[in-house]
Amino acid sequence: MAEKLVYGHIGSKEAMELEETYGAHNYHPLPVVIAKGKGAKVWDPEGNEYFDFLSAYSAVNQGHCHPKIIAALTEQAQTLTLTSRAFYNNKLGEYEKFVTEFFGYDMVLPMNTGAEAVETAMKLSRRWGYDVKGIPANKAKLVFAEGNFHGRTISIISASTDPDCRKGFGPFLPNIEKIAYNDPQALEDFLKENHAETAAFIVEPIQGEAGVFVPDAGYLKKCYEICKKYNVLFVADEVQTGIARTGKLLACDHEEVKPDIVILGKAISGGVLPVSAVLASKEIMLTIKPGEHGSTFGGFPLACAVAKAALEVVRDENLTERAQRLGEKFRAEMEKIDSPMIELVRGKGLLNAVVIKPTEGKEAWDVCMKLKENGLLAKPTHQHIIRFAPPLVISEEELDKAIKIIKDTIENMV
Ligand code: IF1
Repeated sequence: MAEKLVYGHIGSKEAMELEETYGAHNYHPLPVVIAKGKGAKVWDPEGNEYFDFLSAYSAVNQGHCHPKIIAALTEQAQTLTLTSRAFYNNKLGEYEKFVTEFFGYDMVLPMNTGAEAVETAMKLSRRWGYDVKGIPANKAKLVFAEGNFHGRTISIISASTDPDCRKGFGPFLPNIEKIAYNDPQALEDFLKENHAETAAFIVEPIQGEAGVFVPDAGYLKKCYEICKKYNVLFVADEVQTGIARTGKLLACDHEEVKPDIVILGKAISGGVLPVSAVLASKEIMLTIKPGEHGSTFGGFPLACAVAKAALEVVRDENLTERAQRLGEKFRAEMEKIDSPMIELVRGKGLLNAVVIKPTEGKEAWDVCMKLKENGLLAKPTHQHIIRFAPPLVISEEELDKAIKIIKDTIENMV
C-alpha cells in the first residue's frame, strides 16, 4: 500500500481522525478514505486504487465524475444556481418536460433527498385519498412492507421494522401499517379489511437495505392488481432500484407494472448533488395546490441541469442494457466461487448481494476488509450480507478484474 500523499493535502490517517473527532458517529465506515473518483474507480489520498462496488448505495450509476454531468454542473453553476420557486426560471420547465417524458408520467414534483421524495409521496397519497377517494379527514392509512428502508425521517421510520432505525426516536406516526414483504396475500388480507381508509401501498421493488431481497416473480404485478381492486395507490420507491440499476430503467419494468406514483433519487443526478423526484398522473399530482408543499432547493436550476445530463448519460450509454448483461455475468461468476462462506447469491442487474456464512470466526466484515486490501470496496449490510453494486459504466474488462479479486479473496479467507 502506497503511503506518500498523492491526492489532496490530508492523508488517510488524519482524515479518519478528523471525522472521528469532529463528526457525529452516525456511521461506522470501512477504514478507507476516498480522495478521488473516476468511472468505476476511486483512489485514497495515498493514490491506492480501488473498484467502487457500492456506488454510494447506487447513486453513482453513471460512474464517478462523469464528464458530461460535470460539464453540465460547471456551466450552470457559473450561470444561475438557485432562484427559489417564488419565481419561474428557464431550467425547471424544460427539465420537468424531459423527466416526465423520460419515465412516461404526466407530472413531476422535484425535491432533493430520497427521504423528502418519500415524504412527498406519503403526503400526495394521503391528499389523493381525501380529495379523490373520499377517505374521511385524518383517517388515511398508508401500508408498507416489513423489512423496508425508505429513509431516516420520523414519518418514514414510523414505517420501519428495523430496531436500529427506530429505537429511541419515538413516538411514531399513526395510521402507518406494515405487512409481510413478498406476500401478495398479506396485502389482500389487509386491504379486504382496511381498503376504505387506505390511500396507498408504498414498496421497494427490491429491498436494498434488507440485503437485496428480490421478491418472487409476479409479486409486484399481483400487488398492483390488488391495489387497483381496492382503489389504493401503488407507490414504488425506486430511489435505489431505479435509473437502470436492475437492468431496466425502473425495477417495476421487469413486471411491466406502471406504479401510480414513482419515487426517484440517488442516481437521477449521477451522485453529483442531491436530486429526487416524485412522478404521477395529473389527477394525483394536482391534488396538491400552490403553497401546500415544496422546499427551498427542490428543482433548482443547478439540479435541473445536472439531472437532465445524468439521465441523458443513462440513455446514450445504454446503461440499462449494460446492467442487465453485466449483472447476469457477475451473478454467474459469484455462483462459481468455491468457498463454504458463500451461502447465497441474489440480485437483479448490477444490484447484487452475497450472503456470507460466518466460517472459522471470519464474517462479512472480514471479507470486506480483505477486499479493500485487494483493491475493491464493498460494505456489509445486516452483518452477513455484502452488497455488490458497481457503477453501471464499469467496463467488461474492469468487471472481470473485480470478479477475480472477489473470487480470490473469498476463496482464500478460510
Ligand atoms: C443511510 C440504506 C441503502 C433508499 C430507498 C429512500 C432512501 C434510501 C430505497 C432515502 C436511502 C441510503 C441511505 C443511507 C444508506 C443508503 C441505504 F442502507 F440506508 F438502506 F441504499 F440501502 N428509499 N438509502 O435506499 O434516500 O434520503 O438517503 O437520499 O441513511 O444510511 P436519502
